[in-house]
Parts: sequence; C-alpha cells; structure tokens
Amino acid sequence: LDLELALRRAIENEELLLYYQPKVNLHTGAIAGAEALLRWQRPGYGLVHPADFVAVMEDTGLIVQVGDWIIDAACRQIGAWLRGSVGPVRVAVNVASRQFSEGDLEQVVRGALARHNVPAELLELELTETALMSNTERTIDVLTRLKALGIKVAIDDFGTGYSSLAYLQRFPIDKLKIDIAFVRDITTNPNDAAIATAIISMAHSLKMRVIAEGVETRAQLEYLRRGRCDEIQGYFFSRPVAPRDMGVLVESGR
Ligand code: G
Ligand code: G
Ligand code: MN
Ligand code: NA
Repeated sequence: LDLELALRRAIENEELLLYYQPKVNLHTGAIAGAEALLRWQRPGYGLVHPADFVAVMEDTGLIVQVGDWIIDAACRQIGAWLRGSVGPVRVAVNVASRQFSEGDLEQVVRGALARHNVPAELLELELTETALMSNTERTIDVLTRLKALGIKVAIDDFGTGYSSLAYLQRFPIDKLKIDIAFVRDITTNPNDAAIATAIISMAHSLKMRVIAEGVETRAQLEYLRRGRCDEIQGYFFSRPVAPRDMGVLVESGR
C-alpha cells in the first residue's frame, strides 16, 4: 500500500506533528486544557488531517508505534509550556483501540512523563468505549495502573457505542466526552437535548466530569452550561491550532 509506505517514511522523516484544541471550563470561563490532534505535514500535500490516514494506521498496526510517538510528543509539549511563559496546560491524547489492546500503555506513559519531567496530572488519555469493551479484566488492570501514575482518563465519543454508564462505572474513569452527534442539534432536537442532559446528570452522580465536543455556537454553549456541563470544546471557542497559537490562547486567557 502506497499510503502505508508513505506513513512509515513520515515517521522516519518526522513529518508528523500535533495540533491543539482548547477546552473551556464552563464554570470559570478559563481554558481547562487542550486535546492533542495529529497532523501530517506531507511534502507536496500540505497539512493532512487524520481522517485521511488514521484508519490505515489502525489497519496496519502502525498506530501503536505512532501512538507511542504521540504520547511522547504531547509530554514534550507539556514540559515546554510548563517551563516557559505559558505554564501548566493539561493535554488530552487520543488512544486508538489497538494501541490500548496491543501496546504497553503504562510503560509508554511512565517513560514519557519521566523523560520530559512532567507531572502526571497534566496528562489525560481519551479512550473510546470500543477500546475498553474487548477484555474487561485486562481493561480494569491497565486503567488501574495508569490511574496509579496520576494521569486522568476520559471516554471519548460517549453515547455512540453500546456501553451503558452502569457498565462503565466499573472502570476508574474521570471524565465523559459527549459525542458531537448529541451536541449538533441540542438546541432544536428535544431527544438529543434529553440524552445530553441525562448523560451529564448520570455522570455527575458517578463523580465523573463531563465535556461536550463540537460546540460551534453560543446557543449550544449556553444550553450546556444550564445543563451543568463542566467543559466544552469546539469551533465556537477555537479550531485546533499550532502549539505556538495554543500557548498564546492560554497566556491571553489569564
Ligand atoms: O483532528 P481531526 O480534527 O481531523 O481528527 C479526526 C479524527 O482523527 C478524530 O476521530 C480523532 O479522534 C482522530 N485523531 C486525531 N488525532 C489522533 C491521535 O493522535 N490519535 C488517534 N488515535 N486518533 C486521532
Ligand atoms: O474523535 P475525536 O473526538 O477525538 O475527534 C475530534 C474531532 O472533532 C477532530 O476531528 C476535530 O477537528 C473535530 N472538531 C473539533 N471541534 C469541532 C467542532 O466544533 N465542530 C466539528 N464539526 N468538528 C469539530
Ligand atoms: Mn478525542
Ligand atoms: Na470525539
């Protein structure tokens, strides 16, 4: 496969980079952190988005190697911000299913935190329901060891899978991320609004925080704030941006 070969070269040639999208705390209005989002600076193609290559990396297993690089790169950035003028920024990293099931996440995370001298509470992992559902005993074991390091764990795209909160509460999870599918029409579709509100209330009963993704309008933001949602992320506040611009956003928000 040409794309697979090009991706292997991209890793060697250091063409991969991370963009950052801010998350906003709805209680305080302050920037709560950022999600790291993979980009590929592909010669002749410009900046390529993961929608065009993450699936190939998943199919070929390349995602495990790239995933390790992503965790290291995110920790390097956290360390640079921490020891520069920006200060502490909590960064959430997406973890693919295969990375969770085939990789040694605890070792990778432990190594990256140590290498870049970063406090564990500044790193968060975003896992999908699918990643957690294959082997319950192993999932609980891996998550427990990750949590013991002091990092945060969030469930991404929540509401689109088949797992219930009753099932998820068996895992040590800090945060739920409500999928964009329930946010898009939240102000006009009573069913989506009911689902989002129910997720927030159930999550809070289970002592989890809630973030909504894909917030594009003030109306959506206000609806979620009234519904007691803790954080939002989306184009309304900012698109994913280069590290330097993320730093500027944090500095100007203080
Ligand atoms: O960044 P974008 O806005 O285009 O993201 C598209 C998709 O790619 C999303 O589903 C996102 O979760 C996924 N993605 C982005 N960055 C990463 C990453 O670093 N690791 C993994 N596994 N998926 C990512
Ligand atoms: O799967 P995951 O949640 O990690 O992917 C996040 C994806 O959502 C990225 O592709 C990111 O660029 C995209 N995204 C972030 N904010 C918005 C938004 O406000 N609207 C839409 N449509 N997509 C968004
Ligand atoms: Mn995510
Ligand atoms: Na998501």
